[in-house]
This record gives sequence, C-alpha cells and structure tokens, in this order.
Amino acid sequence: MVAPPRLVLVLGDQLSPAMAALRAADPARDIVVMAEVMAEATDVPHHPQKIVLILAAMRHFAQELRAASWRVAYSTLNDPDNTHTIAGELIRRAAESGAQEVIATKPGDWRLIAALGECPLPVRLLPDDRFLCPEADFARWAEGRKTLRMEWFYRDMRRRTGLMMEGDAPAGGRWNFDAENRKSARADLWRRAPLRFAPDGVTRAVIDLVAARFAGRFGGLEGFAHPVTRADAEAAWEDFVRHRLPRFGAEQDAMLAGDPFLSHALISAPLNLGLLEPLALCRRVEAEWRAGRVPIEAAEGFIRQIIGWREFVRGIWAISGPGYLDRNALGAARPLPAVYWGGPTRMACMAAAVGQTRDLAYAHHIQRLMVTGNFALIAGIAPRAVHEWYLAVYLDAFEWVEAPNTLGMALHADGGLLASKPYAASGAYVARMSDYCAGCAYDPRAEGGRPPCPMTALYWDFILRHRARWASNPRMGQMLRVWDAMAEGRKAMLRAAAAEVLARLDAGEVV
Ligand code: FAD
Ligand code: DLZ
Ligand code: SF4
Repeated sequence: MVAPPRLVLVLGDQLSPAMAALRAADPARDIVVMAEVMAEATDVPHHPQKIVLILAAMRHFAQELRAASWRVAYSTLNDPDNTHTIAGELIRRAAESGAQEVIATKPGDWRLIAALGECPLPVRLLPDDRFLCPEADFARWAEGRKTLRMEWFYRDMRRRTGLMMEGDAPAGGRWNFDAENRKSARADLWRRAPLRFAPDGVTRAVIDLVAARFAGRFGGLEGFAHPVTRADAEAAWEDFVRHRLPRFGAEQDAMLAGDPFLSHALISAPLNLGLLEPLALCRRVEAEWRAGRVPIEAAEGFIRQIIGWREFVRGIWAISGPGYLDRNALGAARPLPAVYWGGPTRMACMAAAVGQTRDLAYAHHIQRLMVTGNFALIAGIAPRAVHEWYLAVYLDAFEWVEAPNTLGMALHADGGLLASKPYAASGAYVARMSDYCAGCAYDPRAEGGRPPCPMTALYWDFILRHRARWASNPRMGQMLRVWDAMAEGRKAMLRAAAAEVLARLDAGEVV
C-alpha cells in the first residue's frame, strides 16, 4: 500500500533547504505547504517592504524547492480558496491530498506555536536547528544561574564553535576588543553603501500585490532593492565582507543623519529568513582576520553579535515563554506617541531614526536601542505597544529576536533578566555618537540657548522615577549621586523640562 503524503510546513522565515522539517521529509512522498496568509500580515501592521521581502523570498524559495523535485502546494494572497491562516491552509491541503500528518519546524513566534498546537491535524514539531545553541543547551546553561549575562554565554559559544580560539584561549589574548571599537564617525564619500538588487518579475508582482492590498500602511515601497534569493543574499554578504567589515567595529555605535547604513552588514533579514547561515558567516569573518584583511576588533565584534547576542536573545525567548511579551517591570503605561508612526517632531534624532525606518524598514542597532528605544524607556511608554511597533516596522523583525531586544534590552521590562541595568542615556550620549544634535531644535546638554533636550530631561526624570529600584544597582546608584550633587537651579530646570515633555506627550502634542 502506498503511504499517504505528509504535509511539510515551510513558513516565511524558514526558507532554507536545510530546515529540519524538509530534512525529515521525503520528496517522493510528501507535499511542501507554503502559504501567504492575511493572518501573518495583520497580527501587527507590518511595513509593506517587510511583506514584500517575505512573500518574494517565499515565491523564489518555492521555485528552488520545485527545481529540487519537491511538490509544493503554494497559496498566494489572491488565491480565492485561501483561508488566510496557516492552520486553515494546512487543513485545506490535507483535505485536497489525503494527508493526515504535518511535519513542521518550530516557529519563532508563540502565537503561531499555539495555533499549530490547536490544529486538528497531528503536527510533528521539530527543533529549529539553524541556531548554534539548541534550546535545551541554553536552558541547561541558564538553570541555577542568578543572572544571565551575554558575555559568559558568548565565551562558552566561542569554545563550543572554536571560532577565534587558540587552543583554550581567545585569539589575541582577549575575549572582547570593544575598547578599540565604538567610535564616532564622520561622513565619508568612500564608505561603500550596501548593494541594491533590482526586483525581477516575481518580486515586481509581489510589489504590485502589496501596494494594492496594504495601501496606507506606515512605510513606502519606492525603490525596494533588498535581496530576496540566496544568491543575492550571498552577494550582499560578500560586498559587506569586502568593503564594510574592516570598519564594522569602529563604526558600530555611530549615527550619522546622512548615512543610514555606515559600516553595518544589513544581513539580519536574509539571515533570519534562512537565506544565509550563521556559522558560515562567522567562519568567513575569522578567515578574513587570519588573512590579515580585517582588524581583530572588527572580526571579534562581528562574531560576538552572531554567536553571542543573536543566540543569547533566542535562548532568552525560548526559556521565557509567551508570558515574556507581557512583562512590564517598570510599570510603564503611556501610549506610543504619534512620532513613532512618522508624526511631526522637533527632535532631530527621532526624526532621523523614524524617517529611515519609514523609508527603508531598516535602522541600525544604536538607532533602535539608543534613540527610539531609549526615548520609549525614559518616557515610560507601555512595553507591549513598543514591542508591537518594532515587530511591525523592521525587515528583520520576528518575535524570537525582536521581543527580547525590545522588552529586555531596550525597555528593561523583564526586570533585568537580559541586561543588568537599563541602557538609559541622556542627550549627551546622542551628541557624542552622532551628528543629529547639531541640527536640532534642542540643546543636548541643556545649558541654555536652545530649549533643553527631551532626552536629557527625561533621562533624569527616569532615574528619579525609579529611584528606590536603583539603590542596590552600582551603575545606576552612581547616577543618583550625580543628581544629588547637582546645583538646585539645574535640577529645577531639568524637572520642569521633563514635566513639560511628559505633559505634551500626554496631550498628543509635538515634542
Ligand atoms: P549589524 O550591526 O551589521 O550586525 C551584524 C549582525 O549581528 C546582525 O545582522 C544580526 O544578525 C546580529 N545582531 C547584532 N545585534 C544583535 C542583537 N542585539 N540581537 C540579535 N542579533 C544581533 N535584530 C533582528 O534581527 N530582528 C529584530 O527584530 C531586532 N529588533 C531589535 C529591537 C531593538 C529594540 C534593538 C535594540 C535591537 C534589535 N535587533 C533586532 C538587533 C539589531 O539591532 C539588528 O540585528 C541589526 O540592527 C540588524 O542590522 P545589520 O544586519 O546591519 O546588523
Ligand atoms: C511576517 C510574515 C508575513 C508578513 N507573512 C507571512 C505569510 O504570508 N506566510 C508565512 O508563512 N509567513 C509569513 N510571515 C512570517 C511569519 O509571521 C513567521 O514565520 C512567524 O512569525 C514565526 O517567526
Ligand atoms: Fe535628540 Fe536631544 Fe540631540 Fe535633539 S538635542 S537630536 S532631541 S538628543
């Protein structure tokens, strides 16, 4: 008797032939199910470029699978029989084909994991082994530790992968070369902008579809030029390695109004979709350093982002469960201000970070952490609303990586699980690391002349609002002592400025 086919679910961010579900299936017997569904595009108002990226990459990957002899049941958004949920499409394809079982790789979103759990078909959920640290290993590492710190996890990952190791010791004698990194930057005509990829016919059809179905969403589609195939993602990666990696470390924390990319890689989206493979990237970077083409601080800094931060936040997401999304340790409750959706602002830093997010669906780490994230933290914006914004607006945003970065790193909403202290900063930090403040209506140091910077005023307000909480935190306690030693006149000016900014936010007025 011929065994009935099984359905092999491939989600929009599982576009690798090495996915566990594909490895567990048989092209001669099974049917791959890929589905464009409204439920995934409307859980939050995803940026139109993100929807194009995912649907175009899905359509190209379906072609790749068919070329490799897989049968693919592919539902487009315009398919009249589309049920518009992932579970609904599995049920529809099972009825069509007689399949009685689903093989899936674990999704990176608790909402979808729950939906598969409720699907009437039996679903075999396999671990997503694209990550270098299996969930169970992370859970074991975390168990019994009072605090989880990325730096210790990272050292274990260096030993586990052997990346940049000399025997048992870190290459160059140190685990971390950040003392040489994180400088400010200047405009430089020779800095090479990321490669752009002209859309082919498949991508152009998706652009038209998204323009028609998602009109009015935050973010434009003009000039969509992101890589949507494995070959283009690899070309983008090679271009980064050759032209921007050498300055990656030094320029990692810098921000320039005229340069949204600086020396960043722009590989998080293809990496998270499955078009690139994390260990291969790190091995390539190590080889570049060993060949003397990039400095050790750039190579180590890059590898730390991938096997350190990326794997660490994934582990935090996996051990915390869906309840993590509702964490709000600081009790922040303000609604998300209109500036996040492109509303007017006099703050040059917010205008730059939100403006490029609208135009490119991309902002680099320090813009996300120290501009939009910092403002949300010190203004006391409700974490859930901030999380939904980040999940919606960035090309690379999937819950497993976005939620710990937003709720843990940027907002301290997990009470310190991910980071020992909040990354709160005043306008002085932005002034040091960017050229935004020079063209701003506000004075970052709040020394008179221009009105005091909202970042600076709210920074101190934030420290004082949570004063009792910081008493036992050495770094934050130090800031309380700085405040206590400040002249009374300056304190009064900063308090008045903070009260005015918060009142304006609460009244929905421009800040
Ligand atoms: P580069 O600066 O060139 O870094 C290289 C790679 O390192 C990135 O592509 C990414 O894969 C990895 N990386 C660096 N930092 C992190 C980090 N903190 N967590 C995970 N991976 C990291 N990253 C996402 O991939 N998706 C998200 O939804 C996301 N949301 C974020 C939200 C907030 C509030 C913050 C502060 C950070 C977020 N990040 C997210 C992390 C980081 O900002 C992006 O990975 C990075 O900006 C992507 O651009 P790039 O490829 O040019 O990165
Ligand atoms: C983000 C997204 C969007 C917009 N659309 C789809 C889709 O139509 N079909 C699909 O399979 N996946 C989509 N995705 C990605 C999923 O939301 C993602 O797989 C989960 O959030 C898990 O990370
Ligand atoms: Fe931002 Fe303040 Fe600098 Fe203006 S002065 S750009 S508000 S940090």
